[in-house]
Amino acid sequence: MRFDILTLFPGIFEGYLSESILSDAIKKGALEVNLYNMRDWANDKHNTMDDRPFGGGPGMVLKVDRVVPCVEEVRSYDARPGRIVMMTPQGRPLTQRVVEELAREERLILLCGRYEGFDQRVVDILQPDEISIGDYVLNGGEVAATVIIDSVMRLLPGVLGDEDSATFDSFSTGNRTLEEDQYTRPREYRGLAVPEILLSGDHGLIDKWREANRRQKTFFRRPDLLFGGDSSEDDPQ
Ligand code: 6GU
Repeated sequence: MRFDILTLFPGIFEGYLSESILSDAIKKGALEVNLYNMRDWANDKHNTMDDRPFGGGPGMVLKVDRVVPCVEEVRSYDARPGRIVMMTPQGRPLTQRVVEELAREERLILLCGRYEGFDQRVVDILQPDEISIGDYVLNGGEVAATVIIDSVMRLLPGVLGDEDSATFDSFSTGNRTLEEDQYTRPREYRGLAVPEILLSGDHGLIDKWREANRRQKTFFRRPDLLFGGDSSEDDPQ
């Protein structure tokens, strides 16, 4: 899968891209990530990318005549058109269902905004898939784009060591419970003992304990997952 990240702050991604499973996956060829600085598409002597909003108000707006040519040129770098994803708090909420949908694409072009956002005509022309990672305010779309890359890449074949390990995650399709509590050695620490059943070697009992633990935890922490109705409501289209 090919990711193209369009941002005014490519440096934000460099540490993330060079670490751990992501850099391993890139080395293995499971994915390719390209970073583009949108400012390279500013063609005036001050490299202007944003301007004051018509009608007044705070903040600055990213200019349509910079962003659209940038996206169109980057799109032309590969025969696969891919899907344009705009990171915006006005977007549809990211859920595991949306992550699974994005993971089926051959290519994602991730548009990261800063300031007050993009001129509306960027949306009108490019018709991106507008996605928000939650109801809180970020300074820009860069952190949200890393969330997309991180959650999507782990579903790609050959990325995780154990092919099955993403299938059973909390929130993967059909799974509507949190994960059970986990323990490893030592058996006792500061007077806190590991639940006896987990040491019993009886896998029937252990499975029952885990299931009960998941249900209880989900009931108290995230009752919306158990009683929130059809999981398709996660993802209003
Ligand atoms: Cl995707 N972008 C920005 N700027 N803020 C956000 C967001 C995205 N998702 C939640 N808050």
